[in-house]
Amino acid sequence: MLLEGVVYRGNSGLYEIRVDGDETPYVARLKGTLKKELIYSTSGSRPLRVTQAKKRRATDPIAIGDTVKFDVDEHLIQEVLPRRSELARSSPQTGEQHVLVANLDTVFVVFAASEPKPDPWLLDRFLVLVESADLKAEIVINKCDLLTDLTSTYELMKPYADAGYRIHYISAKQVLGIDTLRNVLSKKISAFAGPSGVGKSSILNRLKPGLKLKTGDIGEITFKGRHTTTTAELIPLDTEQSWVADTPGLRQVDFWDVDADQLEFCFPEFKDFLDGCHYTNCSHKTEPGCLLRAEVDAGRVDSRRYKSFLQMRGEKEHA
Ligand SMILES: Nc1nc2c(ncn2[C@@H]2O[C@H](COP(=O)(O)OP(=O)(O)OP(=O)(O)O)[C@@H](O)[C@H]2O)c(=O)[nH]1
Ligand SMILES: [Mg+2]
Ligand SMILES: [Zn+2]
Repeated sequence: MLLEGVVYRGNSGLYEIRVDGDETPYVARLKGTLKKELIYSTSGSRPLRVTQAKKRRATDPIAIGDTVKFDVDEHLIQEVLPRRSELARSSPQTGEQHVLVANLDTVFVVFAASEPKPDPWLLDRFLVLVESADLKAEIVINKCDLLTDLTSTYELMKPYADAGYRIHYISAKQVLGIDTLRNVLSKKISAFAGPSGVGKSSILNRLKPGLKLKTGDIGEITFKGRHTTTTAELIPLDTEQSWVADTPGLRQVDFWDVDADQLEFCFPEFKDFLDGCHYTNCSHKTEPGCLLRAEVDAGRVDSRRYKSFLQMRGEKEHA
């Protein structure tokens, strides 16, 4: 009998699968021939950017989030359905591509209102990471309980709100904003990204009581020199068909494959102005007739975000 389900955990060739409406998880291996087919197939469903940038061998043909058809009696995965998205990174050592999560709908980029203090330059990098994978990003500002006045936080976040990002102000500790977040997560595969110590695991524990993910304080993490969360898996929420991923790989924003010439498309508030420059290959830096710079000068595009863009592109060009 063939069933369709979502791979939520995978360990050395053994995959754990959940079938919608079925309480019992299933375990299956990948059919031998399928492995080969998948590795060499060129999927037409991927976004152009990803296809162009990554013609490398995938390390694992199945990622958490994949929808598969499997034989229940033989415990064999027969087919992997086309992905609607993939969040991938390549190993800095081998260049091999590794898909962290397949079929992600939304990435919640989590920062804290305080402890650690929000760093907008780092937030920009996380957002570029999400945009470059053609995924939807929403911002979560956790630990709002630590500030008696959020005015400066709202000011810091204004350019992001203006750029169209939805921002959730919450407190995992005081359980504020958690219900709204749970509703937003409904019927989706979501991931929580962000620096260590901002409260990603704490939020997940609130979203799903009884989950008991390990959490730690920043001092402890720095001292040990490693992060608290070390495994990647999808966690089913009680709400129908909603899943969240708590993946350690989403913390490293340095190695992502974003081409220098694609970066400008990763800033949503630039989009309306990119076709209006005098030169079609405008680098938006010093050229005369640059519409983007004119918008920055006029205060309609945030100048710090613009600087952040130039800085990231400079790094990519000299990499
Ligand atoms: N005051 C306050 N502290 C919080 C809140 N959420 C989490 N914390 C604390 O912040 C620390 C870090 O929380 P974690 O949930 O472990 O953070 P994380 O983002 O999962 O960290 P990594 O797994 O290392 O990436 C813990 O000591 C939590 O108790 C909150 O809303 N308010
Ligand atoms: Mg964690
Ligand atoms: Zn320009």
